[in-house]
Amino acid sequence: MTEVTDVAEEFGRLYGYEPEGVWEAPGRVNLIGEHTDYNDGFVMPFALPHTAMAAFGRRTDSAVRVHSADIAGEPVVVADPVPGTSADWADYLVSVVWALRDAGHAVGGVDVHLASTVPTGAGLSSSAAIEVVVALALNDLFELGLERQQLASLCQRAENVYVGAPTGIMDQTASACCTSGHALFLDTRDLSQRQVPFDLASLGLRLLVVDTQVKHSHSEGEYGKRRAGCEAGAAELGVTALRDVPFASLPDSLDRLSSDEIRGLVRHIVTENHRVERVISLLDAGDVRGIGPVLVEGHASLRDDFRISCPELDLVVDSAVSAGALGARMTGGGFGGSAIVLVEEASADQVAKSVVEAFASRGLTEPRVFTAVPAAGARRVR
Ligand code: GAF
Repeated sequence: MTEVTDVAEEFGRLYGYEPEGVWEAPGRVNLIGEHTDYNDGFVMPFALPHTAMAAFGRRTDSAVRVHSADIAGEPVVVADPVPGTSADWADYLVSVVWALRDAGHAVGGVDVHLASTVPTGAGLSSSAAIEVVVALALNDLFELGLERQQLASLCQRAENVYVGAPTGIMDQTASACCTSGHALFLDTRDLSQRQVPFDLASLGLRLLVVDTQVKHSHSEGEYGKRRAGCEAGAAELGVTALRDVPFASLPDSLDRLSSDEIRGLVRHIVTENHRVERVISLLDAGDVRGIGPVLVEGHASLRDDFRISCPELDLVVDSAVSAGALGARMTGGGFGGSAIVLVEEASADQVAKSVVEAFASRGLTEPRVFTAVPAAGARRVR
């Protein structure tokens, strides 16, 4: 856990003055609804206790100085953040300054020191956590008066335009809007939200996150190819987005598509939106154990139709289910990263052990396993 005082003190050491405040924003796991967010569909993430924490101080000019506890060396100075002036890791911070200014908000220069506990490249939204902590801090410091969903949308624009990753709205919204003890049901078309109680401990259940340690990145081509393929599918079917393809007419819609590749993408999105609706109904009915098989179906769809799993993610799901888990699936963008595993509390340790042993017996890097408890969204901590 990162201590607020450590982050504030390090800021003072770096910049020679006290920060005006410290904020933090969480990473997330997604319970169900994968790659639906750029198809106007449904998602259901919840926030992790892991956060990006950052201390801020306003400057008298318009420059941005950023420093990360994970990167050795002096702060990076960006005199005038505009897309195309890449400073690598610092892009996730300065892009948000750009997005706010580009939207007409009066945001001056800032000094920032960041310390994040969200694992990077693990499919747990480490980048969105950084974007959202910057947006929330600037909103407070410069008294912009923006709502959390507006901040999330500006962060998505920062990531799309400045960082160059064509991601949807789920991760930033999760980081900005999740609440402790709940999963967030989000309709990514109209951005309406519902906080759905998700307290597993009281039911004798646990949700494990298994980080395969296979690193992924969304700026690389495969994510964009899936997105373009979904858009091509929607165009072939004459709909605004794949959200508009009714589940009941899926077989007929699939017959009208031009290739097996697009058929797979469309089948995943349409069935995945349906799975989110099934999970919501099960949770509303109090049948949390009933979501297990839906998670497993979701994984098969991501593996076979959307083709974004990898052998390590499949191994987590197969070994966890064989060891008695109620359900499991990859979570996040895919091509590596993490899986989630729903287990009875009493068998959680045994299931985790079985997964770790399955990796060891194949000579794979040991996965990192932890329990995820739905945590709070972004907040000011000092
Ligand atoms: C990544 C993206 F950033 C999200 O917008 C979403 O598309 C997700 O992959 C897949 O559901 O996390």
